[in-house]
Amino acid sequence: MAERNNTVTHDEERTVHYDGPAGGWGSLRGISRIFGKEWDTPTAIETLMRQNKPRGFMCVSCSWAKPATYHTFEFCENGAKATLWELTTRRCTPDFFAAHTVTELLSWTDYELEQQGRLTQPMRYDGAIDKYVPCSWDEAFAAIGAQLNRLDPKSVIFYSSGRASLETSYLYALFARAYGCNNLPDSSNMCHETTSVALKKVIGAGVGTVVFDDLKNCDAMFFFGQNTGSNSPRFLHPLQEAAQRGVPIVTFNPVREKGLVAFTNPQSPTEMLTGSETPISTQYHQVKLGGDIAVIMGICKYVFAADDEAKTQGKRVLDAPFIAQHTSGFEAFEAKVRATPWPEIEERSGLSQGAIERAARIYVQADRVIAIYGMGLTQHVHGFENVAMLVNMLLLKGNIGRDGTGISPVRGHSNVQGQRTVGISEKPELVPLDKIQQQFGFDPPRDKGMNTVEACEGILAGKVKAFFGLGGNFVRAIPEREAMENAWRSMELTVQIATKLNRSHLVNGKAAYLLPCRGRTEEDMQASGPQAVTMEDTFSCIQGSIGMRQPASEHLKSEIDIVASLAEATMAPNPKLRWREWVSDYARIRDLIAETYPDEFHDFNARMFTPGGFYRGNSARERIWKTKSGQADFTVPETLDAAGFDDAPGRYRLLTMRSNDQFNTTIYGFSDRMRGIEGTRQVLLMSPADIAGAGLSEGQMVFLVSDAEDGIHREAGPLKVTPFDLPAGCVGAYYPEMNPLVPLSHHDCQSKTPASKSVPVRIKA
Ligand SMILES: Nc1nc2c(c(=O)[nH]1)N[C@H]1C(S)=C(S)[C@@H](COP(=O)(O)OP(=O)(O)OC[C@H]3O[C@@H](n4cnc5c(=O)[nH]c(N)nc54)[C@H](O)[C@@H]3O)O[C@H]1N2
Ligand SMILES: Nc1nc2c(c(=O)[nH]1)N[C@H]1C(S)=C(S)[C@@H](COP(=O)(O)OP(=O)(O)OC[C@H]3O[C@@H](n4cnc5c(=O)[nH]c(N)nc54)[C@H](O)[C@@H]3O)O[C@H]1N2
Ligand SMILES: [Mo]
Repeated sequence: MAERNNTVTHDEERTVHYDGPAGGWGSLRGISRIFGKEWDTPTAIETLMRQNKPRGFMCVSCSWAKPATYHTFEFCENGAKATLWELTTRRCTPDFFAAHTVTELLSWTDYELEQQGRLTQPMRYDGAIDKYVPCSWDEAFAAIGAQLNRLDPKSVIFYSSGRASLETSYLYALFARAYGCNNLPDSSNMCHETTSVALKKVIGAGVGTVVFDDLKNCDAMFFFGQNTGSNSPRFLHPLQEAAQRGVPIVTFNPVREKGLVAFTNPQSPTEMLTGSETPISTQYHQVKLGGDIAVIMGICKYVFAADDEAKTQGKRVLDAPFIAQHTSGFEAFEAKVRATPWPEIEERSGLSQGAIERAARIYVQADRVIAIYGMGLTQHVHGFENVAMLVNMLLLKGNIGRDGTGISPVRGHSNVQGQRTVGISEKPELVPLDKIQQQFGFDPPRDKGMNTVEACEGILAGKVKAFFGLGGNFVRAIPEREAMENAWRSMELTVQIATKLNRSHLVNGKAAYLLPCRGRTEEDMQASGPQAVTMEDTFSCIQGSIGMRQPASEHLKSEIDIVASLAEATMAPNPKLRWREWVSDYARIRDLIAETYPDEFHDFNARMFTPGGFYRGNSARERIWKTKSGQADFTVPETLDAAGFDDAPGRYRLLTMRSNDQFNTTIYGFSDRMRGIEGTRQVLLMSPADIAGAGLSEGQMVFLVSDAEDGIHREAGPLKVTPFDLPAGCVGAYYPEMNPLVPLSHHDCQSKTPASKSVPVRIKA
């Protein structure tokens, strides 16, 4: 079934090209336009002033670092949107649910659903009337606990979206394991799981090695597939500083993303008034979707050629001592690079040898290089190779484990990295299970649990009987939506812990509960007084967050309380699992975390308000390689094309994109300001040459159909054909609307991260 077209009335549909910089007045207008008067109130301003500052609250949007020395406004356009979204005065009450059947709500858009505002009371789905009805917390917990006791623990999934705090995440994982499974997939499985698997394998640490100060000390930055202007806008400040210091910034991205082209700092009165802007990227290469392995192969080829040349003068470009002392697999990698011909590199990357060599020259000349990346590398069938290739490139010149160098995946959700740190993982080998056994006196399961793709496969196969969602919008974020939604309904139980209504709450198991929680900006009062929680940012720094606002409804509970109450209602009392005591004082949960992970979290309560956070360390940064070989590993890629399918006549590579007006499945509005797309999300972006080549015309409405070779019909649309600067054969359209087109089997080979950045499609006029 095709996606329902957007029928909400919003601004006049307009798709124009935006020539201004990122930031600037546009970012302020972007906030006002969505929130109107709601944003210009003393309480909203007061809340925003506390955002990302010591003893304030940590932004609920992205995971970008919170610097020790902060600006007056340490928030960005999209951070403000995320905060205001949580602070909204709208309420989605039992009256709303009484007025609409679930079947009716299923035809609403994501935008319309979340527009109803904050959920206020626990609700139970009543299948007889197809409506959610209010229920008491006690009733919900008792019914869920009883149902869990009837099910096989291995058939229950405990999903989390990367927003929940370290304290909540730790308890949630403990609950799942005490109940009896390691089925703990999280949003990371659709996001940077490729990073966690690839970096762990090749450098022995599954997270980035860069810290904030490295940005100040590097000589060059290489950017692959990360849209800073929309997705981590506060990163534009250090980028602007680097650009102003004369640090070359080389970008590879099929789309000319505004934030990586130029930036006007909205916090600088002079820049705002004069409209002056800083160019960001010194080189911008519009690589083909999936072309990065080939690009990096080309860069490495140039490095070897430059090294050959330097040797004739008794010098080296390669860091030979580093390679000898710290790496393995160099010879095989060198042989592969030398044997790969330029024409193949050009064809696979869509870039010319000359363009790649221009970038490579900067790499050769710079002493200290940082490589930064996002979903453009991770969400591909050969995403693992993308990340491993980037590490290869850095290793050649010893660019890991020195100040001003390193690999920097820009993580998504505000605590997605931290959740993995404190035990949310389906992989038992990543969790200190012996320690947990010692601490809590139960025997945690040792078998592998299900990740996101495996959970979906289990649901399709009817093996999964119950699903818990700690935040997020799983049904909307996963691939293969149509088949998934149908299979979903045969589960016995679905439980969603959430702040706002979304589609995942409408696709229900036979029994379904909607449990509303407080948000991070809200005061969390418990028996021992007001509580704080903690988060880990993209640079592995951990900091405390205190909510101040009055909760949206008196009936809301904290996520920690909800998780603890579920555990109490499910399991027989165990003197070592003191759920109630932990809820009364979150400092006790931090003590438990410190006991399980002493190296990272010793003196947790004392250190949690360190300005800028406390660093939990990274072995690869110290050049200690916790890999199988004991060294940093060079990897020979299996293929030069990350897409994992061949081009064919009429087949396009679809990029599923985020707009500047959304946070994942939360749609704030219909302005993708920096790409000049206004008033609609139902667009198909295509190069003018491809539009002509396909015999289409601008403004024509078309559908996309899946071109995966599995015979399954998948369709999305209608979409308006819109000319856009993209490489040949590559088309773009928005996530999550396009998710019905992504086959469940289309994922990174190693980490199973869905390959949402090059999906094979055809156009149906
Ligand atoms: N405002 C806002 N902030 C967010 C989010 C949000 O939705 N809205 N989401 C959060 C989350 S969970 C995450 S994971 C991050 C996501 O942040 P990003 O990692 O920036 O992810 P995307 O927006 O999906 O964009 C990926 C970029 O990669 C480019 N790209 C696509 N394919 C390729 C390719 O094959 N090669 C190269 N070199 N580039 C490619 C795209 O053009 C795009 O610019 O942002 C987080 N922050
Ligand atoms: N095609 C395609 N698919 C993708 C992607 C892509 O680029 N392309 N990106 C993938 C990525 S990177 C990610 S991270 C996933 C995102 O997948 P998810 O993390 O599952 O989705 P979100 O949209 O972030 O979840 C939004 C919901 O979270 C709930 N929420 C918000 N705040 C809170 C809170 O404080 N507590 C609780 N309990 N709930 C809260 C609200 O109800 C809101 O509706 O999607 C993935 N799917
Ligand atoms: Mo993400």
